[in-house]
Amino acid sequence: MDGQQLRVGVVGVGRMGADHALRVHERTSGARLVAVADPDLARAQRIAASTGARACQDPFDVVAASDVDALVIAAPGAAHEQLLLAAIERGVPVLCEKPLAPDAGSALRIVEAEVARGRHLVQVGFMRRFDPEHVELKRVLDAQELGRALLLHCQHRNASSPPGFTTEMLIQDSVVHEFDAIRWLLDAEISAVTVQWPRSSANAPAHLVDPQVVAVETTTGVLADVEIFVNAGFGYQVRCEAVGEQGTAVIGAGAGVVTRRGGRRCTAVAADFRDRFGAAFDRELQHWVHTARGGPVRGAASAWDGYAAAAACEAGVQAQRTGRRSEVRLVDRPDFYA
Ligand code: ISE
Repeated sequence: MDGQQLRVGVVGVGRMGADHALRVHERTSGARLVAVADPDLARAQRIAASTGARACQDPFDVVAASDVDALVIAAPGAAHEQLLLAAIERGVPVLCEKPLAPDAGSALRIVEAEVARGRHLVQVGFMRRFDPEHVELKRVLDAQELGRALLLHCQHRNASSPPGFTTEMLIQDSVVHEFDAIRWLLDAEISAVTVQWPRSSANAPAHLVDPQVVAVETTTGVLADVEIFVNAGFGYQVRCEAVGEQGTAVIGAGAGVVTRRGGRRCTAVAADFRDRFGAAFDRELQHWVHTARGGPVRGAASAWDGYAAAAACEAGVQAQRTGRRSEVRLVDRPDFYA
């Protein structure tokens, strides 16, 4: 560390990585951005020019740099395993964007490497855990204010899907957030997943099955359903309703400022996830900086959580392919993550 400043390197400066790099530079206390890497060097140089960090093309140059105390990994999921294994070997704390890894096998190798190293180094970027509404819903559920939880109804809607988005990615890239949120909110593992869909929206690209409905079973007997609709058109919405024995609680209803004008009552709809979860991303990164500097971990997703979500995604993709219920099989959770 440079005085009290954590020197941060960001690997991958596409949409999310660039956002995180600017977040470290502009509004995270106790941290300083020192290096950014991207295979597209010009992209890295643009971020470097506006932040004073240095630009690299090879991500491993940043992972190995002696002036980098901690890493944000926002490269595509398929690159995560090798980057994380190198960071864990060096003993460097990492905030890794979701998914931890594209499949349960590689996620498990990351878990095993962290356990062998004997230090909690990996935080996974499941930002809902830092969203005030989600945190309040978790408090309500933990305190059993609704009595025992029975059901969660989740909706996750994007305005439109980016180019290259596939039917599997509705699970791996989008519902992965709900898999983590369901586990975290209910304090239970996911035991099985079933996927169904109605006719596809005419607004979805022809190759895409959109929307889809994902039924989730958990080890405590609570059921959840997730509507994922990535070409919903109107904007971005993440909603979750918990049903308990004595009441219900809903988040993501989009209260905000209400305008009444011309015979209409209106509230704004978020444009995308950076808009809706901007404050949660800020809190997530600030929390990570505190823990990387030795502070306590509170509620952040661990490598184990990343592995459990990856295993649920694998079951989800299998359920899409077979049209059947698919069980999630996890290894025993190491005491390290208790
Ligand atoms: C994207 O990768 C995200 O992580 C967003 O939070 C999610 O809403 C979107 O569907 C994903 O593609």
